[in-house]
Amino acid sequence: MKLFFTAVAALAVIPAVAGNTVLVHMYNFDFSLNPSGGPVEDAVINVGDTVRWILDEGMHNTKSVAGIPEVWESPLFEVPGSTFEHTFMNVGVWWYYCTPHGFDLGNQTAGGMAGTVTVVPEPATCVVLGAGLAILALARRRS
Ligand SMILES: [Cu+2]
Repeated sequence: MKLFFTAVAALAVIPAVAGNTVLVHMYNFDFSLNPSGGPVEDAVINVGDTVRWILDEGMHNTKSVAGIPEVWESPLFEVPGSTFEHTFMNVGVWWYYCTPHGFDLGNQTAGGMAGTVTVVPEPATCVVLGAGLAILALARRRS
């Protein structure tokens, strides 16, 4: 029984979701982790992290494709430095696009001015959760 409470305690200390923020630039008809002129790269984040899009130049926005669990749509930005945020709670590869310069392909991907956010499980949470469940299983077998 003592072990059972240990297991419950282990489950109780699961850390809150990470809550990091990744900056994605909007410029020159593309989305990129790099500021203007840098190579185009897509964001890879943990569950609970936030993507903050920032307009470097031009007139752009960010909108999720239809039919995915993550749903967002920013205003069309014209003022450099304008930002929009979305926090991701679902694991997967989520496509988005700029309404004037990209398009929803209708199959949960996008073309033209488009990008992806890849959301992976929070590693720390997985380890702690796994350890907690293992202890719980052990405790049940012994009681
Ligand atoms: Cu655009």
